[in-house]
Amino acid sequence: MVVPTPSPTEDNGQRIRIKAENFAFDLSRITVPASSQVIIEFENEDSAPHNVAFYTTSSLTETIYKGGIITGPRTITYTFTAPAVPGTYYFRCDVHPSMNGQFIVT
Ligand SMILES: [Cu+2]
Repeated sequence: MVVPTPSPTEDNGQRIRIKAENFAFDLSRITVPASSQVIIEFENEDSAPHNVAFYTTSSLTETIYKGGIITGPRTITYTFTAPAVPGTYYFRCDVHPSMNGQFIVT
């Protein structure tokens, strides 16, 4: 008997679209399940450099994932694994720390 196993495709991932425009993100909160594969489609509409970087706290205690900086208009896809421990973490643009939000792992 063949037992179907779930294939670890992108379909099982958490696909999030986030945009930077006029030096602001269009999301203030990104929520994903613990340990899930996170796929961030980051769209930078500004002709300025931005990224999305994920940290455990706003003091940048520990880096969860640091997305590459791109100058827009351009889109980039980041892929990483969400923390195993649920909680409220932090994301920001490293170039412009005033662009930030909550990274919530459930
Ligand atoms: Cu920025």
